[in-house]
Amino acid sequence: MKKILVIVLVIGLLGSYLVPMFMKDSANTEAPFQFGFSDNLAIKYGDVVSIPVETNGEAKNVTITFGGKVIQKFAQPKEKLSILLDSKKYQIGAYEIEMHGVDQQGQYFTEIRNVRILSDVTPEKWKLEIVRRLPHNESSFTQGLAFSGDQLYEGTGDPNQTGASLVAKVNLNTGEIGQKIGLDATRFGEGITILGDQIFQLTWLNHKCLVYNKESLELLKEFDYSTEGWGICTDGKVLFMSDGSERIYVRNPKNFDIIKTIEVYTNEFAIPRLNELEFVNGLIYANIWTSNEIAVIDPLSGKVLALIDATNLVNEGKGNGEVLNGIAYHAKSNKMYMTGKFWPTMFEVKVLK
Ligand SMILES: [Ca+2]
Repeated sequence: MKKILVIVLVIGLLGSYLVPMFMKDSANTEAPFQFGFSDNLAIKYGDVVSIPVETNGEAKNVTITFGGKVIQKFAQPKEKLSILLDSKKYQIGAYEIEMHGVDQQGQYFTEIRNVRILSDVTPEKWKLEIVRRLPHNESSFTQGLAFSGDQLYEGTGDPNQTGASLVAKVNLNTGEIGQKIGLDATRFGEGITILGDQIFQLTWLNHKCLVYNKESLELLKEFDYSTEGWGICTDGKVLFMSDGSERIYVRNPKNFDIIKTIEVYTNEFAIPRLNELEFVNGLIYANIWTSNEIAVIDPLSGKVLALIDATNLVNEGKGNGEVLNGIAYHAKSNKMYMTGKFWPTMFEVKVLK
């Protein structure tokens, strides 16, 4: 009986402390302003959206930023406000919208939400017709394919950590590996592209882009970058690089500096895991890792214009290999070639739009 009494007393004492504490807390944390939408926001490129803001009349000097830039300021905001956001002023992609300000007592408040600007384009559905079947070296863990003139080059990775990463000249018709340069086992080769007389090869986790002379395959220099390295291609002027996310970095080939970053979106969602890339007639073709699809991307906006279903290639060409990966465009003949990691077959394909 005594025990129960003690417990009741303890609970009572705790309760008398806790209840006022909670009440005080909740009164103090009631923000003087908040965004009038419940969760994160997705809008479509082209839309002009009115974003509601609610205040309790206690807020002062409220600043609203979008993507780090101030878009509106209020000195004494009234109860209900709205901010006009013109999506056409921005690239598609993910942004933070932030609200900063103080209450009447000078206490600082902030609120941050995520806003995504989706593409306004519904991707077309394209397919592939198999024109020709060619042999491909089954021991090549294909990470990059690129032509320089008529010469096909392939860059490979090293999933078994045996030092198998290389850059090689490959005979398109026989699949035979010719002149090559290997990477040591600490480096995992990824995408390749050729610009001028240089081959650029990414590494997966080594943060290095290796640059070779395309004739001699002599290593000329190395560039650093902070992200993972996945795929790379060129329009003949700049480099486009993927890192496993939905982002593509536009880089200066002279120093590897980032010129700009695009984010790859459909009208519904971001497309992450962008892998090997190829620049074809003004558009970027990107393998999407672990899928049978290839995204066709506008390099200026990041909008996905089409999704190519390559399931027919996977079904026929994969053998005991892994995922579809590797696209090379032969500009002179307007022919496109595709293969996969450890695949026995390379396909010449025609895109059916
Ligand atoms: Ca390529």
